[in-house]
Amino acid sequence: MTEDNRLHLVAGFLGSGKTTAIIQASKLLLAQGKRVGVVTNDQGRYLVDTAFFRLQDLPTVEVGGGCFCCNYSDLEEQLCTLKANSRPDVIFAESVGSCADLVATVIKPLLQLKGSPMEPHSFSVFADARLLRMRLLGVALPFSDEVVYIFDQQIKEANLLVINKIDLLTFAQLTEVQSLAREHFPDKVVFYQNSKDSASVQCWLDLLNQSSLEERQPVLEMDYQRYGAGEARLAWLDEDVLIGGVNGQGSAVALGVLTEILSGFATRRASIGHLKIILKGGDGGQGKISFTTLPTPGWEAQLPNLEGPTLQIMINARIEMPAPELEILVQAAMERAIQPYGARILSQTKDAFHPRMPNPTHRLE
Ligand SMILES: Nc1nc2c(ncn2[C@@H]2O[C@H](COP(=O)(O)OP(=O)(O)OP(=O)(O)O)[C@@H](O)[C@H]2O)c(=O)[nH]1
Ligand SMILES: [Mg+2]
Repeated sequence: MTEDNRLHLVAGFLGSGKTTAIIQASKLLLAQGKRVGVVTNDQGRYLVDTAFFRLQDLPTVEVGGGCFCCNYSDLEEQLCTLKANSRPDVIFAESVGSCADLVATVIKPLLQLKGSPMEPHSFSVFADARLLRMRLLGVALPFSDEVVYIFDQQIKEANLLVINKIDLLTFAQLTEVQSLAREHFPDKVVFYQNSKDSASVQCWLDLLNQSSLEERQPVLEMDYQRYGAGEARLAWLDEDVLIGGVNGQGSAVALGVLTEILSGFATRRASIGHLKIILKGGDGGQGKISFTTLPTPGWEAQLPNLEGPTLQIMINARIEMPAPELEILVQAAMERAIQPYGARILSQTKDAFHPRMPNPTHRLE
């Protein structure tokens, strides 16, 4: 079978490294002369991931406003659009980080239903090595039991489990995770990865090519009440803000805004699923910065150089707290941070909500 015309479904918890791995893999494939396309997916509609894939010049379509399983016909349509417009040899579809039960609701329908636009070739589930280590050692994760249920179910469902960010473990911790994984997941293919390292991601790509999905894959036993309760504990805030009067001090203003937002979460003891931000200066300078559940030491050094009269901030925040409070917290943080610079908000679109109860279009046993 040729290695072209393949669809790889990439799942796993918020911030586990799906986008990073797909971008790294795409670069490797592009260098081999392959055409690559991406399908992004999120509960919201102003997506940092879509913007980020497009910044890398990757043809990208988006299934927004809910997960693949609840928007299955949109997924089919977007796959058709991507195929018609970009004729990709390889497509990566990245599912929402709070979504599980994909074998029954996405993989089986794509494999079995008549008129399916494409059969998936592989299914990877990513997990942050540090969070997984904590979980396997019985150390409490900083989320409610309902959210941890989603984390657990995603891992349970994986037959290819990518334990990612291994560069953030010490050698002793990595050895410990490997032995815990052997004990807990004897039947899974487990792959240890650093998604920032192209050699590591090349090995993942090789695994994807060797992988195959059978129609008779086991389906998760899923308690939809608990799953829905977990999603409902997470607040989504998608926001696009243009700040004027920045007078060449975009980097300092951005630093102030992010510091205020993070200190607001810390004061409120609100756990971060993933806070991802694209910053654009009026001079054309831009960059992306991400904060996941565990602290990101030295993040200040990752800020891009932003000059010019304006600063645009695109925020996707997935935080365990009530959505109205999240919206107020971010607004207040932003206003406090820009005020000393005499800067002001010129325009703003935002949407704060909790994901709806999952209600898959199909669920095939
Ligand atoms: N050190 C290290 N950082 C990583 C690795 N993979 C991802 N990251 C970082 O982790 C953060 C989250 O990565 P993403 O790729 O955006 O995670 P995601 O799974 O796509 O997140 P969602 O789409 O929100 O669910 C970013 O800051 C990445 O740079 C890795 O293997 N090692
Ligand atoms: Mg992503």
